Amino acid sequence: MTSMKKAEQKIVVLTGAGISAESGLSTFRDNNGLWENHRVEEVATPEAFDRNPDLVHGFYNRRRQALSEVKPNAAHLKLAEIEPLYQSFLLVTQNVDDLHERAGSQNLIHMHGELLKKRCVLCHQVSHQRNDLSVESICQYCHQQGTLRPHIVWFGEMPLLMNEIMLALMQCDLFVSIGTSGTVYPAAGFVEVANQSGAHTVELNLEASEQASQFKESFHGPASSVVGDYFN
Ligand code: BJW
Repeated sequence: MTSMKKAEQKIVVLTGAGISAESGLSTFRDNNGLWENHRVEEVATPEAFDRNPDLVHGFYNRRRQALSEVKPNAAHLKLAEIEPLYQSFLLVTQNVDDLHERAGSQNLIHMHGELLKKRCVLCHQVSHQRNDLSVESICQYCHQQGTLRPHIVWFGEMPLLMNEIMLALMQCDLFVSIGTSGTVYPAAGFVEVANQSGAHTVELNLEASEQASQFKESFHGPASSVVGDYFN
C-alpha cells in the first residue's frame, strides 16, 4: 500500500477536536470533560435543549463567537494542500468549526454539523447563522418563534451523510485519523470499517487514542507537526 503513488490512492481523513486545539479551540475531554461545570453530554443532547434551551444556546453562541478569534493552523493547511494530489480525497470532520473550509479544503463532510448553521425544528430549513440564537429567534422561512436550534448532531441523533462516509471508507486505500479521542461512535468505528476494507490505517494524535490498537501505524505529537511530517 505505501508503495502506491498518491495520485493512485483513495484516501479518507477523519479529524476531531485535537486538530483545532492549536488554533485555540478547546477539545471536549479537556478540563475533566467539563464546560463551565457541565459535562458535554449535559449540553449536547436533544433532552438538554428541551430542558434548558438558554443553556444550550449559550454554549453554542459562545463557541460561534469564538470562531472570529481563531484561524486555521498548519495541520488544517496541510490537509488542504495535499487534497488535489490524491485520486480521491474525502475529509470527514467531527468538528463544528469552519477551520477546514477556511484552510481551503474542498471535499469535506461535517458529520456532527456546523456552528455557522441553524435549523428550524418545524419547517426543517437549514440556513447560515453568524449571530447569536435564542428562544426568541424567529425562523426566516416559516416565521415561527422559538423553533430554531443549532445545526449540530447531538448524542442520540444520526450523524450527517453517513451513507457517503461509509461508501468512501469501504473503497479507500488509506484512512488517517487526526486529533480524535476515539470515544464517540460511529466515528470511533471508522478505523474498523477501513481495516475490513483492506485500507492502510494511520493514527496521528497527541497521545494513543481509545482506538489506537486498531491502527496499523500511529504517530503521536501535536497535529501541526505530525500531520506535516506524515504527508511530506
Ligand atoms: C491533539 C491535540 C493536538 C489534543 N494535536 N491531537 C455505547 C457504545 C457505543 C455507542 C454509544 C454508546 N452509548 C451511546 C452511544 C452512541 C453515542 C456515543 O458514541 N456515545 C459515547 C460517549 C459512548 N453516539 C451518538 O449518539 C451519535 N449518534 C449515533 O450513534 O446515532 C446512531 C447511529 C447508529 C448507527 C450508525 C450511525 C449512527 C452522535 C454523536 C454526536 C456527538 N456530538 C458531539 C457534540 C456535538 C458537536 C459539538 O458541540 O461540537 O460531538 S460530542 C463531542 O465528541 C463532539 C465531538 O465531535 C465528539 C468527538 O470528540 P473528539 O473530536 O474526539 O474530541 P476529544 O476532546 O474527545 O478528543 C480530542 C483528542 O485530540 C484527544 O485524544 C487529545 O489527546 C487530542 N489532542 N490536542 C493532536 N494539538
